[in-house]
Amino acid sequence: MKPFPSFRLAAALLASGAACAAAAGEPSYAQRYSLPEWTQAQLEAEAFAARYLLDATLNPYLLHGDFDGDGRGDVVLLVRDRAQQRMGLAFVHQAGPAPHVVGAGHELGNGSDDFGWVDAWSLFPKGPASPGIEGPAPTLRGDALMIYRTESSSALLFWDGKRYQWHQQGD
Ligand SMILES: [Ca+2]
Repeated sequence: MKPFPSFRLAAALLASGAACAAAAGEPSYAQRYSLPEWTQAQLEAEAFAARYLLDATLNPYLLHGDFDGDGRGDVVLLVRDRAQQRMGLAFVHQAGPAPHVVGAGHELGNGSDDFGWVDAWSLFPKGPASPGIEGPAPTLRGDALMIYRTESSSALLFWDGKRYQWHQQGD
C-alpha cells in the first residue's frame, strides 16, 4: 500500500527537523506547534537559545498559567543547559523580556542546579498555599508550579515579583 501524501509530508518534516536539531528529548516538530506564538521571540533569542535546549521528557511538556500574576497567560517548559545537560525549568512570561530559568545551572532551594530528579509537575492555581515543612505558606501573586519526585518529595515554585522562589512541600 502506498503511503498517503500527508504521511510522506510528515516524514519529510520529521527528517528535516532531525537534521536541524533533535538531540534526544527535544520536542518534536509537532510538539513545537503547541507553543504559543508569542513565546517564539523569547525562546529564539540568542541569549537563551545559545545556552538552553527545550526538553519534552515530561508529559505534558509545557504548562500554561499566569505565573507573574499580570493577568496574561505565561508558560513553563522543561529545559537543559547545552554545556552540561542539567535539567531545569524556563518560565516564559508573556510580558517578557526573557525566560526565567531555574535549575539547568541555576541553584534553587533544595532542587540543586539540576532538576533531573523531577518526574512530574502540575499547575497550582493562585490561591492559598499550604505551609511547607520549612516555613509558613507564601502569598501567591499568580499561579504557581508544583514539581515532584513522585513518592519522595515535592516543592512549590512561585514568582515573588522579582524571581522564582522555592517552597518545600514534603520529602
Ligand atoms: Ca502573566
